[in-house]
Amino acid sequence: MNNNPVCEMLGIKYPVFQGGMAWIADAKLAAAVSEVGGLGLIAAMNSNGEQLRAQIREARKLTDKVFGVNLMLMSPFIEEAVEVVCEEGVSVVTTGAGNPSKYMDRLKNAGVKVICVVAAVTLAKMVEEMGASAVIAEGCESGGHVGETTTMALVPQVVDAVNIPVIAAGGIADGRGMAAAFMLGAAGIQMGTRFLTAKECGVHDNYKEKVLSAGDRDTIVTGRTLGHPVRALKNRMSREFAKLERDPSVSPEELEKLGAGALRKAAVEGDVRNGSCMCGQIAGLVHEEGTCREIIESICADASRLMGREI
Ligand code: TUI
Repeated sequence: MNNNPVCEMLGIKYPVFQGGMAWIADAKLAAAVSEVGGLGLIAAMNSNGEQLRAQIREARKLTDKVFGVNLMLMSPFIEEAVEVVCEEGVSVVTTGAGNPSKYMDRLKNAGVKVICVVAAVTLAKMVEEMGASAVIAEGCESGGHVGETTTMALVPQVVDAVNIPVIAAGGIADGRGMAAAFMLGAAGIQMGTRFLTAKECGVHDNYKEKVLSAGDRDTIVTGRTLGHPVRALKNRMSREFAKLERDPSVSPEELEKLGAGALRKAAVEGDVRNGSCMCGQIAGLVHEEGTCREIIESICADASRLMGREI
């Protein structure tokens, strides 16, 4: 908080971002995180333009603090989401799951700060060149769409490659993880799995309970053969997907069909057997629900104590 570049740039109290979890990160969760002083993010992935506009306006009713929108670049609604973000005067977006170059100028010209999730050094350098305000270096411990490199290896390499602030993500859920990220040169952290279990998170209870009872080896990555690897809890769905992926008689189209709608099925409908419960490897460390305030304040206090200075 003392001269932290991420806090200063965004006008927030704690350098803690909430992951832009599709079907999960709504106005209520984003506002709760921002209200405490972190950066809450509304996931644009699953909303068309008008639904996103309604979410942004709802978050504004719930908090007067800064919040942002996560633009998932593979979303079918990406064009309308970019338009709405610019029209509504959202101050910050995070981008993920791809290369944001096509949208960079439009967002920047509308005064939006763009913070890009990167899974490799090359893209980090490219987005810095294009005017990104910061990057989120996300290691493959994280949930959902993942790259190939771990947080421990990725963060310091990205830190050395760019001159903009680096936020670390993937495998962080407590003060030890936050302090470790700072030791690697990060100026902030992003957490998805930890906020998935927040009291203010509206994900289906079945999903939340599965995350809270997960152990260290309970996630699996599927979808590598399709070019978009995804980490989720092991269940009937992900085991079946992994099996079919190894079967040469199953076409990529059939696999895509099996995956479509799976996250919604788990997160919204609560079908945690046939749906996809995306979450990170750190789920094994997360055993209790807590409010966003309890989560953010305890993690920052623990990290500060471990580091021997204020975050
Ligand atoms: O985007 C994420 N995580 C996500 S998105 C998502 S929604 C979904 N739903 C169904 C199937 C698949 C996904 C669930 N989780 N995280 C950010 C992230 N971005 N992680 C890794 C990357 C990334 C990877 C490659 C960013 C850029 C990149 O560059 C590729 C390129 O084209 O240069």
